[in-house]
Amino acid sequence: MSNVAGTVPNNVHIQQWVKQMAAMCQPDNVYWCDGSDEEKEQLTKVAVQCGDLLPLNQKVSPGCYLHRSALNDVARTENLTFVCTEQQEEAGPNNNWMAPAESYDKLGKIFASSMHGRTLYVIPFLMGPQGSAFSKVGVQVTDSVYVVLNMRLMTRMGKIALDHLGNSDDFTRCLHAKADLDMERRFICHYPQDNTVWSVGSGYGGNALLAKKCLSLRIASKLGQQEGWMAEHMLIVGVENPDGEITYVCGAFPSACGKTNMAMLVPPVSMKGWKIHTVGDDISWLRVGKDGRLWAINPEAGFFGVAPGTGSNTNPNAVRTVKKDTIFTNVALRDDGTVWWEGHDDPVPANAQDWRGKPWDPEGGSPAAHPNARFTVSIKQCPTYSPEWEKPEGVPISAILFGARRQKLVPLVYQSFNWQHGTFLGATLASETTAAATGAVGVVRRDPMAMLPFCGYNMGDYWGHWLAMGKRASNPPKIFRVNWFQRNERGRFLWPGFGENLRVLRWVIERAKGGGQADETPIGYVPKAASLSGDGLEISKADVDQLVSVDRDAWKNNLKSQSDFFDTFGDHLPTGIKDEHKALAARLKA
Ligand code: GTP
Ligand code: SPV
Ligand code: MN
Repeated sequence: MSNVAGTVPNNVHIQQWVKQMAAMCQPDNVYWCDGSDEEKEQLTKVAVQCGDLLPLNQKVSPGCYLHRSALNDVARTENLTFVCTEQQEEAGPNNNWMAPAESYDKLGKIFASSMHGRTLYVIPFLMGPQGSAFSKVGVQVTDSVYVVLNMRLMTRMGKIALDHLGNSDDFTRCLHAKADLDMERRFICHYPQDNTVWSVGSGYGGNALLAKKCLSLRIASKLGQQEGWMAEHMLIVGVENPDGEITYVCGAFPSACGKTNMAMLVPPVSMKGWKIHTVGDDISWLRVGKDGRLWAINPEAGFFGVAPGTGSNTNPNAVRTVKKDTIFTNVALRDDGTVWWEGHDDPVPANAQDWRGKPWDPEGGSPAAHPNARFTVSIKQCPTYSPEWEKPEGVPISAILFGARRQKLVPLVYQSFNWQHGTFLGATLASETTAAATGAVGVVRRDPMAMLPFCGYNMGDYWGHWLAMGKRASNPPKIFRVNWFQRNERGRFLWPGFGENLRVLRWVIERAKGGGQADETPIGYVPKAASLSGDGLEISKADVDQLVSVDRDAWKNNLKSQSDFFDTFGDHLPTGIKDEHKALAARLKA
C-alpha cells in the first residue's frame, strides 16, 4: 500500500478511479493536490531536489525555473498519438488508430508498476470559468512533479475544480506516467467513448499536460460534436478601435505559426488609439449564444508558448509576461543564472549552456535553445490580459481567421463569400511544418483548421459539424484566410508581421461589420492595397501588390491536391465541401 497525503476529495467517483490507477501503477506515495500557494512552494522544492527544475537567478527572474527534458522528448510525437474508438472509421484517416481493448492492454502493461519508488500526484482541474456552461472538469494522475507545476499554471487546479464537479462522475480521466521515456514504449491514447486519456513515456507539454491538446481539443472536439459546440485550436483576441469599441476575433493557425504573437500584439506607433485585449492564445471553445452569434471561452489559464523568436521587436508583451513566476523548458542558461534563446533581446552569449546543459559554442552551428523551447506562465501576467477571460458566457466572435505558413500562393488576407465557403477555406488549410512536432520542418502539409493533429474524430464528420454550426448560428462570424509568411525570391518575408498584423485585423473588422474595400476574386474577397498601407507602413507598393495578388494558374494547379486530400475521407466528406471545391474550380476557369 502507498502512503497517502494531501486533501482527498469527497467525490467517490474520483476516489474509486484513482484507487484503480494506483493499484495498476504501484506508486510508493499518493499525493492529492489542492492547488494552494503553500503546495506550490512545497512541490517546487521537491522538483528542485529531484532535478526536474533548476532555480534561475531569483534576483533577476523571481519565481523562475528551468526544466531540461530528455533529449528524445522535446515535442509532440504525432506518430505515437492514437484515437482508440471501436471502429477505425470513427477516428478517420486523420488519426492513428488502435482498438480500445488492444490499446488498454498494451498501455496497461507499460503502466503496470511503473511508479515504483515514485509519487503519484492527483490533479483535479477545471477547464473554463467556474460555473460556466462551457466548462469541463478533468482529473489527471501523474508521476511527474514538473507536470503538476505546469498544470497549475495552465489550468484552474484543485478545490475550484472539485467545487464545480460536486458529486458528479462527469470528468475526463487522465492517466499519465513518464515510465522510462523510451520512444518504443511511448503512447498517447484517447478513448472518447470513456472520456479517458492514457499517456505514457513522455514528459513533453502536449503529450503530458493532458488538459491541453488531449482533453481540450481531442476529447472536447468529440464532446462538442455530440453536444452542439466546437473545440478549436484558436487564439481569442479583443481589438479595441480608437472609438473604444471592442471586436473579438478568433484565429486558427497551426503549431508555432503565430497564435501567441497575435493574441498579445502591440499596435504599431502609427495606429494610435488601438488596443489589444488577450483572452486566449491556443484553444477556444465556441457555442451559439441566444443572439445567434458564436461566443468563445479560453478553457486554459496560462500560456505554453514558443520561446525562440520572442523578443521586444516581435512580442514585447510576451517578454514582459515571462519576467517572473515562469517555467522555461529547453532554453539556454547563461553564467548569471538567466535564460537565453535565439531571438532574445540580449546579444549572443559568449558563455552559456545549451538546452541540453552542454557548454554552447556560438560558432558551432547548433542552436542554444531547442527550436521548440517553451515558457509556461499564467495568463494573468500578460500586460494585455483581458478580464473577459473570466466571463462564464465568453466573448462574442465577429471574425475567424485561418492562417498558415506559406511562402507562395496564399495572399496576406482574403475573405470567404459565406460560412460554407469559409469552412472550405479552413478545410483546405496547408502549412509548412514546424518544430512543435517531431519530424521534418518546412514541408507543406494539409492541416485543416490547424486541427490535423488535434481533431478527436473523423475529420470529414468534423467539417460536417462546422457546416451544421453555421446553420445553427443566425449571425455567425465572418471567415478569413491570412498568411504572414509570403517570401520574395531571395527568401525575405514580404510582410513585416507581428504588430503590423493589426492592419489586417483592421480590414477584417471593417469587413465583418459590412464595410471595407475589397476586390472579388475566384478565391474570395481580397483587400484593395490602400486598405492595408497608410501611415507608418514601410514597405514598397510592389510588395503590397504582390501580397494581395491572386495567381490564377497556381491556384488551378492546387485544385488536384485539394481533391486528392478530400478523397481520402470517402463518404464522410460533406456535400457542402465538395460543392465549394467544384465552385472554386468553375470560378478559376471562368
Ligand atoms: P503553438 O503554441 O505551437 O500552438 O504556436 P503559436 O501559433 O502560438 O505560435 P507563436 O505565436 O508562438 O509563433 C511561433 C513562431 O512564429 C515564432 O518564432 C514567431 O516569432 C513567429 N511569428 C509569429 N508571428 C509572426 C509574423 O507575423 N511574422 C513572422 N515572420 N513570424 C511570426
Ligand atoms: C502546439 O504544438 O500546438 C502547442 C504546444 O500549443 S503543445 O501543447 O505541446 O501541443
Ligand atoms: Mn497549439
